Amino acid sequence: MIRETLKSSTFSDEKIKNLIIPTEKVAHVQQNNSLEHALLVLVKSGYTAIPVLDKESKLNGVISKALILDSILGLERIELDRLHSFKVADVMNSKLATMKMTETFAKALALSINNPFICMIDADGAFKGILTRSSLLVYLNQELFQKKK
Ligand code: 2BA
Repeated sequence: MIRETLKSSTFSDEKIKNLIIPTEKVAHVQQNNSLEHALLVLVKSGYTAIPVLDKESKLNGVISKALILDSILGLERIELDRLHSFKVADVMNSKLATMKMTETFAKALALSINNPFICMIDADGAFKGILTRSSLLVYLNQELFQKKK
């Protein structure tokens, strides 16, 4: 029974909709921000990787501390000046896990195996927030082991 519910529930369903961290609570940067700005946001927020959005809140990619550090490594030293001269668009990864709100919990769980977070989009491709691996696990734990049957 639980298996069937998890398999068919979509993120439009009230029950699991609130697992999504909404856009306004997601730390993010824009493509034309400098790498220095992105590094500040990453360090201050404490996250390893965050989404890159445009001004219309459409998803462009993901930027991480590792991508930034890799981009400033010279042959023999760290080239700090690249933090000013490079933009987020120059080093971001445009491959990222996305899902529509009409897709299922089962798909999110499968995607979360290789992705710490999944970006949720609506039918028009507008960013709606993120679904983290931990929120999926919390929900699963509750449904499987903490609910009175
Ligand atoms: P990471 O930054 O690598 O974080 C891994 C896990 O460490 C998080 O798992 C969370 O359990 C914990 N953690 C890290 N920074 C935290 C903080 N500032 N406050 C509280 N807990 C923190 P998840 O919660 O499953 O998040 C998975 C990934 O989703 C994170 O990986 C990060 O890349 C992204 N993320 C989560 N919340 C975000 C937000 N509000 N804005 C932007 N990105 C977020």
